[in-house]
Amino acid sequence: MLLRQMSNFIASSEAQYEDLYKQSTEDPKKFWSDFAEQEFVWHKQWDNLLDYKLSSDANDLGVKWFEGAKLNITENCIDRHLAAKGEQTAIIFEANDPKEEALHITYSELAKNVNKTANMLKANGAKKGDRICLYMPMTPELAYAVLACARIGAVHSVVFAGFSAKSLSDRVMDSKCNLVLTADGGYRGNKITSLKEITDEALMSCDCVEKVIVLNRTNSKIAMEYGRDVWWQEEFAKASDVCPAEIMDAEDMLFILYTSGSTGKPKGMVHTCGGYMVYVNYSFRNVFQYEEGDIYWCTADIGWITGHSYIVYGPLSAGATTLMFEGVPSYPDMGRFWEVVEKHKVNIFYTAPTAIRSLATCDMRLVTKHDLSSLKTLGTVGEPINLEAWEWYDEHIGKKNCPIVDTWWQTETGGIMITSLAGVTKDIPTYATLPLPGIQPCLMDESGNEITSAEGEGRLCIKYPWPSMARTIYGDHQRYADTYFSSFAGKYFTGDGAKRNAEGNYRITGRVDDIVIVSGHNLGTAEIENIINEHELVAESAVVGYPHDVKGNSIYAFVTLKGTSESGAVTREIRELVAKTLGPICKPEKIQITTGLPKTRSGKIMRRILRKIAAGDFENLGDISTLLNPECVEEVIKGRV
Ligand code: 7RM
Repeated sequence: MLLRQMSNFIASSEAQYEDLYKQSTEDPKKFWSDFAEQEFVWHKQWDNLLDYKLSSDANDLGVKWFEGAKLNITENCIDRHLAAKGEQTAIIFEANDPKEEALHITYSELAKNVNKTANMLKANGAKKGDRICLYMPMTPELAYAVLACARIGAVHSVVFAGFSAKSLSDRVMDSKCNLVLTADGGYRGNKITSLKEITDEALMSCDCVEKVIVLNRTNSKIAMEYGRDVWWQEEFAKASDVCPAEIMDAEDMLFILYTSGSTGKPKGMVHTCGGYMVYVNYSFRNVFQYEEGDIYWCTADIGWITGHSYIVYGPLSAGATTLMFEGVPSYPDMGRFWEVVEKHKVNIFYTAPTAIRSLATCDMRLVTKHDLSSLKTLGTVGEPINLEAWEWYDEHIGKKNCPIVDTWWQTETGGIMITSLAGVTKDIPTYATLPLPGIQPCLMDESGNEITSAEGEGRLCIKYPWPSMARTIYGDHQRYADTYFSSFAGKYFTGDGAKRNAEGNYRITGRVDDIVIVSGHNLGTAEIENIINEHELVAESAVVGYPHDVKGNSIYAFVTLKGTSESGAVTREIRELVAKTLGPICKPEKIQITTGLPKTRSGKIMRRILRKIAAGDFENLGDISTLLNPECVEEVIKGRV
């Protein structure tokens, strides 16, 4: 049998990449139609491959792929593999505690477990179209639950288990979930997160939730609310392992995933069944060049899009073996990742620059004591990777013998957009490099014109739809139009800035809007400001990101107080308030108390200027004379902390 999964849509040489790219732009519809037809199980063909209008008018804006087609994504991720690879491992589970035995879950076990979980959901009232919130630790049950929702046509909304009660209740309420799946607790390093306690607090302000299914993971003492809460293990035991897949329309909702926005309110990005399935399978196979038998490990949490697309749906739809890790990189010591690579003979390893940077500062013996010779491909995702971190990864982990794919994409894009293809197209340190065939990026200048020269720098947009693009923001199509389609006519605006070199390679320079990426997590500055402003002494605040050696970016808060200049206790209280309401990761590293914030005449805080000051770049503040209060700029510079 041939090793690479043969398909004429998976590039195996640079020339083939170029040929596919050409085909995909010359006739995108034929390209996607041929790939989709060849590679998946459909119950019915689509009537119309693509119908779209990229308009800033919400009434006019819409994207539909494979309209009229019928499918269930779990049949493509599970059932179709059973005949040939029922006994092959689908999921390797490595627990937080290295002493806990790893699990090897075969495709046929996965099928049974997903079906049982699906029947458990049904027995607790779940039905097609319901939104179900998953607030869970990284155990196999989370993967089963994601797939079980998809099996019965319910919409999953996974909320990262590090989020606070307020963040959880906002998300549960926004999409009116009627079911919440959680656990008594979650292991993270030497701590246990009290997931059930946080859920109880969150649900005090939610009236939509009827049932809570609680996984016993940590044997923690928790309260069960009679009539609302049931134990996962008891319900699971009662459920049958046969559950026919609900037949879905290609454009039915598959999941909602919340991501930070530039107002305080998170955006529920909506992904649909057909297009998402097609693109995550396509991108997984092309980017990582997965071969039969490979052990693939993506270190993300399923609470982020990376986990959805490249722990669960991408790898399983390709019949791969995907490793799920419950723990953290630092427990029991900073060598844990490398210990897991050695233990499971991982071939493909995909992680975030922030993890690489923090592991690079450790005692090298934690790396060298492990045999990493199984590795053949490395990947990064989440933020720009700096040269130093790239070189460390290449030398010490890849032993200068593994391609590194620097994959640029977003929650909104559903799948990887710009990257090299492992061992097929060239990687260039700090560059994401080239778009996948089917993806048409462009750079726009400040006046809204496309930069047509080969080399250039501007705002990164995408000119043509791709199958896994988010279809809307749940409950707010207007906001979807405003955020992504109003900056540049007829194009999807990513919010990122990028440079392009003469050979067409892209280097992502970072967000140009009000999102800060701290340790790979997307944080909305406005959300943090809203919390700071709740402090009784705070008049106003502006939160920006500034470059940080380990975290990539860190949070800097400029705060004005109500008629007092006291700062000692206030700054401490602000930090505590933010940590408690939004989670410790959002805590401002620096807080500067100032008497004024630079504003436009219409009263908008000029975060652009504050961003420069926070970064220590006072030279290029631009024209400040148009400000309402130009005099305050000098004071802010002097008071920089
Ligand atoms: C997958 C994910 C999206 C934002 C995106 C960028 C940044 C992601 C890279 C990157 C430079 C990369 N989804 N980003 N990957 N920047 N190089 N390879 O991270 O929705 O959470 O974040 O992350 O700014 O817009 S996300």
